[in-house]
Amino acid sequence: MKLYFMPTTRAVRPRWLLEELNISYKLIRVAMDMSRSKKYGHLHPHGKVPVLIDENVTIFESAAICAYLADKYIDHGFAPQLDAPARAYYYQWLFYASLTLEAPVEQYMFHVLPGLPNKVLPKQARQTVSPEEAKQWFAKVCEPLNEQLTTNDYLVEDYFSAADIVTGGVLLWALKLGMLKQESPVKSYLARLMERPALQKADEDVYAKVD
Ligand SMILES: N[C@@H](CCC(=O)N[C@@H](CS)C(=O)NCC(=O)O)C(=O)O
Repeated sequence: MKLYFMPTTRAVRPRWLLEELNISYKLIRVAMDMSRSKKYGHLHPHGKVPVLIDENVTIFESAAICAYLADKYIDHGFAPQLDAPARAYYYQWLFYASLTLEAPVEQYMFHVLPGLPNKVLPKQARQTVSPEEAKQWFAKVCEPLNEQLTTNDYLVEDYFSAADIVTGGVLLWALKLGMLKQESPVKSYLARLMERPALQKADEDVYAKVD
């Protein structure tokens, strides 16, 4: 198994899960010039990370890779069984993290790091909201998580799953950008996740700030 990786990116998420699974894998560090090469373009249509190669499977999209790995090694307990009712909530939080929670964080990032190359996101698609609006939007999409995490330690039932990895990955990004300043159930949850040795190994800069 091979994971194409850049530090402090969404590629931390599948690496974190690989570390939790405690299986052997090869980490391939992708430099910016490599990601732009024609050869790498065959692995990822937009030259991005992460990409996972597992025998005859080549898959991109961080949340999809996490879901794939959690199911492949379902007996390790990072996803509910296919016929369990909890599977519905597992999907809910996996998709919520990728589609709903991440959007304001990405918008905010373009204010904090305005010099990012055009390839990351074309300039016309950036900064449609002000930093304050992005923070308010983020606070709003954190509300259902705060509600869930007031009475639960994790998102799905009461055990750690790949949904916590994808959600934790987005929250970690928000924290590093300075978006998670106020105490909240979400912030305490992230602090608990950051104590996990697998995350500390996957993100060597887990406690570093972006700004
Ligand atoms: N939705 C994709 C986003 C992938 C993505 O944007 N990756 C960024 C890092 S977070 C990247 O590879 N940036 C380097 C580049 O664009 O050259 C995922 O979750 O995998």
